[in-house]
Amino acid sequence: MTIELVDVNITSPGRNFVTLKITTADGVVGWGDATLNGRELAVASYLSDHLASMLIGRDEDRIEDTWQYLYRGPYWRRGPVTMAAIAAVDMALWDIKAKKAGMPLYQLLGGASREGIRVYAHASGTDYAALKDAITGYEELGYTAVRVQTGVPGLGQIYGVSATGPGVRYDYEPAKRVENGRPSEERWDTRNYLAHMPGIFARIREDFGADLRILHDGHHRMSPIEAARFAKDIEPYDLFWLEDCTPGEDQSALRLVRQHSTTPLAIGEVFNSVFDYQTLITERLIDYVRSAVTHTGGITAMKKLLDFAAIYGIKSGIHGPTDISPVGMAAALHLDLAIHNFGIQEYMPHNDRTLEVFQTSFTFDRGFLHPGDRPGLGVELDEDAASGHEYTKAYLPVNRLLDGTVHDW
Ligand code: KDG
Ligand code: MG
Repeated sequence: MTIELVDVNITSPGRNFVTLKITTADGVVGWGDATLNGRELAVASYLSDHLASMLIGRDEDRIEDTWQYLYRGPYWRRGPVTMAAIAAVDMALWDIKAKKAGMPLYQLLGGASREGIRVYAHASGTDYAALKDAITGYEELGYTAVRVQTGVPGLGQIYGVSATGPGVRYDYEPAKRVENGRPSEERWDTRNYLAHMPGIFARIREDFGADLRILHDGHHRMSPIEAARFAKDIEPYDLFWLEDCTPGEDQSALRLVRQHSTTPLAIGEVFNSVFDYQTLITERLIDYVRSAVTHTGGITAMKKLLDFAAIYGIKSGIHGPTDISPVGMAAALHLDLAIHNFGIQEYMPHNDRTLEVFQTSFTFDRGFLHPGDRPGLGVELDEDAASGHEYTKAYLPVNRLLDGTVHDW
């Protein structure tokens, strides 16, 4: 059979999502997530203005060949826009193949390697008391792993901390509606942060004991030597991982961190191909791969990346914030269930409006997710519901040091 229709849907049920719909000549529909936070329309244009005409008439079963055709074909390679577009096509084709086989996608990837997918929640608070409330709430829901982010004395609103107060319904959405054509701005000081955080981890261990898996996101803000010192200082608190301690594009920075510390390291949410990891994996400079299926070329590319990581004892930690749509989340869950070197999955539940637009079949039970057993990815976009939510331009904030210098956000 062949691909007959290619449509791009843009909807904004509280935040923007770009979803690709591929329909085959015999009416099978596949969905793919193409959401790139703050740059949604660039991917939508890539898909509708450049890829759609190349897909029509192709055999939908030739997933690997289509991936190579879209990756090598245009000469220009990689980059988040291109790779999110390829990812959406790839997800939609796997969705179609699994629907045609009458199986949930994880069966085509080798079947389940585990019963459920351990997830981590986002716990945050402007101060320790608020953070403690949030962690307590997640433990009551059965979570065994939490990412902890907290306010830093001397700084205002910073990355990862909910401005609306603590709670298990994490409503931190960093992409802000654009009012004057420009993104909002935040302020940052690494010295304040480095002085404050170890004490927070100490209190969490004291209050919650040794079992809780504690994760933390440095969000690219430390220099290599700052990150090395921080990773060493927090060793006594036994973090599950320290994420993005330095800007990801500087692979050799992590050599320095590794030389000084045994705190496990995770990186990769801004990466978009296996080549971004080449040094990190072969030199064993990281412990967890943080790519999103949506931003790294889809299921085909992620499966190869994670198999490559497995050879070096490196595990998965697939990116799963709310800017990954439920379609992208389902793709992650099918991979998580199937691969052997699964580590943990990030889970930030979508709001109710989003879940009215995307009908999902994944289930949550006491800290574990399962993708469900519907044929395909198990997520369908309700196009009528989606049409009620118009695209609204929203950008991630820009970060500046206290003296006004632009810094990594
Ligand atoms: O769009 C940016 C977010 O996806 C990112 O800031 C979330 O760092 C993040 C995480 O670990 O989920
Ligand atoms: Mg992160």
